[in-house]
Amino acid sequence: MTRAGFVAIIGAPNAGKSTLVNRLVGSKVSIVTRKVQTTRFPIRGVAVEGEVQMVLVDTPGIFTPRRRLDRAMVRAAWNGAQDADAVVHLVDIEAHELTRSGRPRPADRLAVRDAQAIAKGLAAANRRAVLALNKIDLVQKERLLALTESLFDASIYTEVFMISATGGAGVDDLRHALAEKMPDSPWFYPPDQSADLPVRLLAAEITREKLYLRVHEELPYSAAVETTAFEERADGSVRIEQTVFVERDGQRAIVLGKGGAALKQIGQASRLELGELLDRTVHLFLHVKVKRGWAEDRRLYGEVGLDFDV
Ligand SMILES: Nc1nc2c(ncn2[C@@H]2O[C@H](COP(=O)(O)OP(=O)(O)OP(=O)(O)O)[C@@H](O)[C@H]2O)c(=O)[nH]1
Ligand SMILES: [Mg+2]
Repeated sequence: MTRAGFVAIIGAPNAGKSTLVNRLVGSKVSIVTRKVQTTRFPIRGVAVEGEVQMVLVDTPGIFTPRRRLDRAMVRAAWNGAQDADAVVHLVDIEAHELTRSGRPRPADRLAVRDAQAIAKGLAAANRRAVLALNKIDLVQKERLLALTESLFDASIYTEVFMISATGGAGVDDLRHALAEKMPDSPWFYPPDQSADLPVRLLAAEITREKLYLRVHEELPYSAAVETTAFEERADGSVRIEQTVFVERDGQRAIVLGKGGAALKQIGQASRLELGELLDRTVHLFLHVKVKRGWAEDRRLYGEVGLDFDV
């Protein structure tokens, strides 16, 4: 008898949820940057462990939302948790350690506050979760026990794991434990499938990652990427056209860079990764457009399965 189910990974922005999903799946299904709020909509990756197929749902970071896009992202994350057979609450342990020892960066304080809000949300929903403490590579071993004791609440969490999503420590144990929780069921995906994002969307996500990695400091998170054309050519190559939407003229100048240098680098990096991913030659054309209030555009929400009216 096969088993299969859904595992939702929830956590504060930047906890390492997408890194963990990629690690559990064994290939890149979700983009990763140092910026908070990188993941905007739930992304599914598939991991197989013996007879068990686990569909890992990477969710947007959960935080106190203000703007419409924020609200839609947070809603999507909680929805992911509601429907899952298992929930992992992923916590950035370094942020907690720095906060406890009185040396937090502003982002650490937010991470701690958001993690507490998530614990409360789980308790209120009567939803039991697995606690996973991430980034243990950044914290002294001697500190881990005290941190674990302060975070593990047996009325909310069934068990706790200490992991490094980038290094891989503890991730196999976590995968085994999650596989144990999956119910009897036929598999949801063919055995060789690891992701189910439509290829146009995936291509847009990869470019958004390269954009963030290149202009990380200068650009607020107000940028979106849309694939406007995706054509397979007779010679086996693909021609992809994409538009980067920003909110202001100044942001357009940043994305372009001097003489278009920044955009060129972003395009090259994206083309390389897309070429590997699709296993064929990719011709990529990037445009940058100013579109004030793109985050208020209903159409962009529907496309990625986000709820506009929250
Ligand atoms: N040192 C260290 N860094 C990590 C680890 N896991 C993730 N990171 C880094 O943390 C940053 C955020 O990782 P993401 O996977 O994008 O985090 P996320 O939770 O998906 O973030 P959002 O999508 O914005 O909510 C990246 O720079 C990762 O490389 C870890 O185990 N150790
Ligand atoms: Mg993410």
